[in-house]
Amino acid sequence: MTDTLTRDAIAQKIKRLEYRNMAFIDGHFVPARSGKTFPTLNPATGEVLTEVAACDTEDVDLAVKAARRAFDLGVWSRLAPAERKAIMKRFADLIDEHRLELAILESLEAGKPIGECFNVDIPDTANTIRWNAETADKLYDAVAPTAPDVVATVRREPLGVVGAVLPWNFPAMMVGWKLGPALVTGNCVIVKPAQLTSLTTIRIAELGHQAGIPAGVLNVVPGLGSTAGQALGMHPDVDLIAFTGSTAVGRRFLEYSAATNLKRVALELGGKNPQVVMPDVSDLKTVASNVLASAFWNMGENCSAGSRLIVHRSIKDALLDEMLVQLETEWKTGDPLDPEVRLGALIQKDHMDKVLGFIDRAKAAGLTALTGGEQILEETGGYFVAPTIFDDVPTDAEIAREEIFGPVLAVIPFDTEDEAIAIANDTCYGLAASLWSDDLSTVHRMSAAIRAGTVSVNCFSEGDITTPFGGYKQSGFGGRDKSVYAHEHYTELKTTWIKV
Ligand code: TAP
Repeated sequence: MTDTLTRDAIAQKIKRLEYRNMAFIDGHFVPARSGKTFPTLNPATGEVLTEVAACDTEDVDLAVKAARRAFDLGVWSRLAPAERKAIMKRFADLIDEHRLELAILESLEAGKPIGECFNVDIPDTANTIRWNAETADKLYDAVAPTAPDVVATVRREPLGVVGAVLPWNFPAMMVGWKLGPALVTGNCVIVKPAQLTSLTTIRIAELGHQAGIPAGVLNVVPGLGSTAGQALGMHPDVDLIAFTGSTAVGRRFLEYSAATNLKRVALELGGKNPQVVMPDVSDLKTVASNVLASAFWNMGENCSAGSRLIVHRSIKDALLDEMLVQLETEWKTGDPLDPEVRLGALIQKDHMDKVLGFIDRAKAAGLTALTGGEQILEETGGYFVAPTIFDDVPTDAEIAREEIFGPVLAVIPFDTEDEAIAIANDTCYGLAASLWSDDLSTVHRMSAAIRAGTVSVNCFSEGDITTPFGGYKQSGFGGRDKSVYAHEHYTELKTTWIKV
């Protein structure tokens, strides 16, 4: 890995940057059949970066046909697992080798801080592909304990054609989370990136092809949700939709499935995640720094953002004082291409207006913003919102209930442990939670009582590729991302019953 993250290296790379902006179908870059394109913008300046192919039903159909053909020919699914592993490891290596270029694309298109893209998003994407690759020849199928005159094997077989429909907040990482398990188990994939962030995905697919993934196995159809996304969801020859996005659109994919071929649907959806701080914590500085990171990492555009701080009344003010100091001194907001920036731009104007709407309604309802509460850096033409903390938020307030997907933290005081658990669980979501306590018994009791797919104790958003990620309740179902558990929803169980 030769890239380093310096201002000079970034500037040099941007000068030579070429956008891959077409669909990638059957191993080729192709324009949309209609010839239509749509603009993709830099949310930090409002400027158009490039025009991207606007795929629709016809393009999706071509991609599905290519994927089905590749699957039926067995060019991928019937490779020896060790061969699939080698190609996927090369794919991961190429992502690493293009780390700076991919980080810049990700930062330019999504407004994300380049430091995060370079140090977290792109390495995580490569790591997910590599880790999954390594499982290819290490997982065994089973022989059932039947009668002596029978050999019954239980094997995992690939599903076939997988559609991955992705959000804009972690474009590269989400590609990795879907492609890793889908490819290693032998499936062919069509990725529909979010319309706002297609560029990294298309480039990653090109690198996959360069690594040796055969034509038709990995396809990308950029386009709108209402056209390309719906066409994929409704296609009768897609076996699984692996979706990450909003709960509302997740419901649509269930409808598409019910209306067509009953394709499987795996949903990773939204969250309104609690961070519970118990009164026994001794190190308020560490808690403050982690609470801020959980709430404001990726500008709060994070499904597992800890957007509700549920803190014991006795330590609330001291914790908030420390958080305000750290926010002031450690959270530089501005140009996402500045390696020192921690808060970049929100994804687009409409989204910024939506976030500001939540803030305005909270203020109108009489809630107090301790800091932030407004758009900033307007002169850039970009969509920046100051990190915002509302104190003493009632549990029925809109900002305590709705997923805002922006840098807005609702602080909710509590007096008893039971009350803290009740507040933490008082949501239709159940994706992630943090719990801060120095007392082991409290940790055991409360982590068991909080209904969320991941509970991070004395840390936030923990977990790596070895642990499953996904939600309880309306945060999703149908399969977890990451770890070997992710292989389950990309495979069918085949029983072969052999009478001997
Ligand atoms: P969505 O608006 O749900 O979009 C997700 C994807 O679905 C996009 O590719 C979108 O295309 C497509 N889509 C939209 N409408 C569609 C339709 N009618 N039919 C078919 N496809 C459609 O989500 P988003 O705004 O990109 O991302 C934010 C949401 O994702 C938040 O709720 C967040 O919590 C969730 N999220 C969850 C996780 C996990 S792991 N649980 C991770 C990241 C994000 P367009 O781009 O054209 O709209």
